[in-house]
Amino acid sequence: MTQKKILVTGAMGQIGSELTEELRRRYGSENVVATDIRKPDGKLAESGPCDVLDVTDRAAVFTLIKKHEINTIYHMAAILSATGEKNPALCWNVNMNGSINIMDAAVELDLGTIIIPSSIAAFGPETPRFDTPQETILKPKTMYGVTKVCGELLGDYYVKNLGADIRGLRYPGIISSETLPGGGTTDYAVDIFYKAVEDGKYTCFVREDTMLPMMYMPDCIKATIDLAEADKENLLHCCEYNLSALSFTAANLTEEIKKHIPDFKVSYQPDFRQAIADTWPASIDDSAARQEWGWAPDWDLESTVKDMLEKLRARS
Ligand code: NAD
Ligand code: AKB
Repeated sequence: MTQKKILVTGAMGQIGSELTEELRRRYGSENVVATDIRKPDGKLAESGPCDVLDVTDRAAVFTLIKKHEINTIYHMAAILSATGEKNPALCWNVNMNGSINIMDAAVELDLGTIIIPSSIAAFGPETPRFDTPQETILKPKTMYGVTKVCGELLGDYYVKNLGADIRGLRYPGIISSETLPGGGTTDYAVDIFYKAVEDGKYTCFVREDTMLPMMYMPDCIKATIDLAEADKENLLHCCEYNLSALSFTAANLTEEIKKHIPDFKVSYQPDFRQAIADTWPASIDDSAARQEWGWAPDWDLESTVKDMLEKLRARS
């Protein structure tokens, strides 16, 4: 079997940072090159090869892939929903042109598996809100969502017409304890833990009845690597697997945290991100992922909250 030589783009981000560590554990540190537009530092820089890479720089993408003899890519570089609404042109440029550069490299340099994440942001207000089906209406209202739908469709095109092996998941909001999220609408579901531990109070930027699909980082990493490792023959979809683990309201999350910190106080002051959250589903039907590559989450709300608080308290 050919040795995997893996490139992670956006490796300084919330998912890329933890994904890189797990990939290095599994495939050997020297075989996983962590890149970001920001200079990689800390644990990421100490534990294996790193480079600065702007994914919109096509020549730099091709040069780096050739230099490190890359055959597998986890493409995590992106601009998320809230930042994307503040700067839609940047969001389009990074998410579309960055992904096209990666997809072209996959074809022109004859690479192996490429993972390009999508998001629940691919859905919109016309999509069924509960148990959102795999095949459904995709009419997002954010620039971020538009780039996610275009990315899914383009990925399918490259797979069906150009022979690339591109796979993708519609991640829900990801909760994690290691790297802060980078400008999304679901960031409150991470911020709340830091504020609970540090201050005992939090002002939440969505209403208490806002219900969104979420997932704890260990499940996100497992799903991502499992999809990359799945037998291609079994995959009837490629770039758009629905993925589900948790669904809760902001109030449900507050109540669960209060079981550990009874005096924790949360007030709700919705800002522009409420309007984005209101266009996204509350829960997801991920039966295609379960059937085609054996997806099943390990973490529920109770275990996620307990683990998050233990990790953050140990550091405070
Ligand atoms: P993040 O914002 O935390 O990290 C993205 C990284 O990309 C950052 O480190 C940033 O510096 C880097 N970046 C930005 N522009 C770049 C460029 N031009 N070239 C190279 N790097 C650049 O994002 P994340 O949460 O880790 O998301 C990773 C992927 O997962 C994205 O495709 C995102 O849309 C998707 N996703 C994330 C979530 C979530 O809740 N975290 C949910 C759904 C989908
Ligand atoms: C965001 O809120 O933008 C992301 C996502 C759900 O894609 N966390």
